[in-house]
Amino acid sequence: MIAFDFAQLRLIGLQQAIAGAATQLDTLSPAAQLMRVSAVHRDSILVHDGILEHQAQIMPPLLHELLALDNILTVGDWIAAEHDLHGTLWIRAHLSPATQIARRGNDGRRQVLASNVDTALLVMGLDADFNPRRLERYLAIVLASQVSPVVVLSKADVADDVGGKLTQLKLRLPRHVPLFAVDTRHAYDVAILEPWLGAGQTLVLLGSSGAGKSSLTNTLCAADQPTNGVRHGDGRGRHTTTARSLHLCSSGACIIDTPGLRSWRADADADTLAATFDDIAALASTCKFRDCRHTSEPGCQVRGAIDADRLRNYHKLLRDAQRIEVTPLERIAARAKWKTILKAGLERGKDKRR
Ligand SMILES: Nc1nc2c(ncn2[C@@H]2O[C@H](COP(=O)(O)OP(=O)(O)OP(=O)(O)O)[C@@H](O)[C@H]2O)c(=O)[nH]1
Ligand SMILES: [Mg+2]
Ligand SMILES: [Zn+2]
Repeated sequence: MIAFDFAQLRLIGLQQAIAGAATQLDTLSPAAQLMRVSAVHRDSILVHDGILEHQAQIMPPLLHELLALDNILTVGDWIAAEHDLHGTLWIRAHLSPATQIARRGNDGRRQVLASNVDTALLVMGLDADFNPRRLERYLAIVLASQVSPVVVLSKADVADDVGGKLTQLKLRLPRHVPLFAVDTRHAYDVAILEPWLGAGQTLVLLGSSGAGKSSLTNTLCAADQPTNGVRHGDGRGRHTTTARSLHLCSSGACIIDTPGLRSWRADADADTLAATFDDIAALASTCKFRDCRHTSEPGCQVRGAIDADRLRNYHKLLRDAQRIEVTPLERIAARAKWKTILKAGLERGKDKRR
């Protein structure tokens, strides 16, 4: 059995289900510790023990096991790690995540963005970044992973027609999705997010580059994530954040900041998409034809009742969902990345022993 201090790990989001699963890991030596992956870089993995972050290596058999399952370590994962005689920290076991937020790259490869997340804050600027279709795509990936979405509209202090944009989204998005307009840099504004920031909660920030994710992380967690100005003219950011990382908030929650996503598709099948667009699904059941596509069929109850752009976006996301397929070449590329991490770790270990 593995020993751990629940109160200490609670600060980095430990919840009962994972704690329970950890007590079942009985093949480990008593020296193994439960920790959480806080960052994955090109050639190293950082893990957090609730107090400090440490650099860790992954045991080759575990790496091969995870690669075979196409389930690779991601920020937010819970792991069991143990120091060897030379002081190297080895990840020996991985706990199956309760939730995983994943996307599909344009090449079709599945990429897990974060594990064991309770809430996703979808950050979108009310400036030139404002794009309801993109927001619907984000909602689709989040709802497909059983994570609760909260929409945070940033730059409320500088954008035009904030009220009009809020109304537009309220009419278009499912009613159960909370929406807030804030200046991410002010504690007074972001205090509205308090209900999602309770002890043991994990949040992930998603949104385009320059939307204000790191600014929000800094305000909520008193962190010092670098933030950067937006390119003049098109309102786009410059990809200031380059890796996902975990931050502790004083409220007892923890936040995973992420780099802006460039291009991606939802890792959602037709059924989960229907759940995201549940207003369409509800109306579709009353269309005259069971297989109605809501384009030009007579007796359609959806067309006319649903925002036309929302309906077009739904069809586009459905088409995307149908062409998701990973080629063997892409799988090889994903594995090569992990072999690099493994090799760099082994080299560092050799240097230490020399
Ligand atoms: N006026 C105003 N500026 C903001 C707000 N939120 C963010 N900014 C500014 O927008 C710029 C980009 O913010 P970041 O927090 O770096 O954006 P990001 O989403 O982390 O971007 P990437 O790391 O590139 O993905 C910075 O100059 C921030 O000061 C806001 O609510 N109001
Ligand atoms: Mg950032
Ligand atoms: Zn129809």
